[in-house]
Amino acid sequence: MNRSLLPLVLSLFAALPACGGTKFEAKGPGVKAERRADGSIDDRTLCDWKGKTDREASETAGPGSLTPNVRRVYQIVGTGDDRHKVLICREIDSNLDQVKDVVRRYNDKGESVSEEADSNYDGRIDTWITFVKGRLAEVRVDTNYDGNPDEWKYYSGGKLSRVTRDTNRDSKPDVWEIYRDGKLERMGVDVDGDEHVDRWDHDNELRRRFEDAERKKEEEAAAAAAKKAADAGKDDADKDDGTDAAGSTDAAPSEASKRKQNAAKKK
Ligand SMILES: [Ca+2]
Ligand SMILES: [Ca+2]
Ligand SMILES: [Ca+2]
Repeated sequence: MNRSLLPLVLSLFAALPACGGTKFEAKGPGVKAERRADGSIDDRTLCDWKGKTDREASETAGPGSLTPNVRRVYQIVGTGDDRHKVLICREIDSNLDQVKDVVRRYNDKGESVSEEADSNYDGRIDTWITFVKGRLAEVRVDTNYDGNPDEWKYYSGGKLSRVTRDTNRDSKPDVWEIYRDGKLERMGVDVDGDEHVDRWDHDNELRRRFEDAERKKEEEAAAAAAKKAADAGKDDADKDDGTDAAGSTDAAPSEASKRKQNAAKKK
């Protein structure tokens, strides 16, 4: 059985009051748990188990709760001696308002498949997590709590690789962030709303650095060649002339010329 907890669940647990107390106290904007006609509380279960004869549910009290706030749902598989239970769903009321607000689903290998959470406890799911082969693959977040995701995070090998954001609230991404080794490498912006990047903000920076490095290499090679020529051909000439002997850097900007002189001086 997969006993690992998502960081999200951990953080939700960490947010629980330490003492528990005798009464539930709702946090956040809150939803009100409703009482059914038979007196039981409708905790808005997120697991699919009711009325299913091949599933079983168990309820336990998690840290900080005196009454059960964690439900595990098991699928009964196999027959005869093979018959056993597999955990397929686990849901928690993490803020103790008697309404379930986070659910994790598992496949029959015990791997996480998905998770959904109502992180602001308004009764509406705002975080959707997808796992592939048990590893974090995608997180969709509704950051303004209007019911629609507006931030999409994609993971590769467990590391953040790409983020897209809908910043103008038209349900379409307009910002793309590309990550390498979990670090932001470049960011693209769709300015006119056609869902295509109009501007790569860090792309120019990268290209500039690459071109600078290339130019520097050429300049150093030219300076070295010039110095060699100067050393070989002139025994008593003015040393400063060496920088002009390269000849091939006529179009280079003055900054490049300065660097070239510096490079030549260092040698
Ligand atoms: Ca809750
Ligand atoms: Ca919510
Ligand atoms: Ca939204």
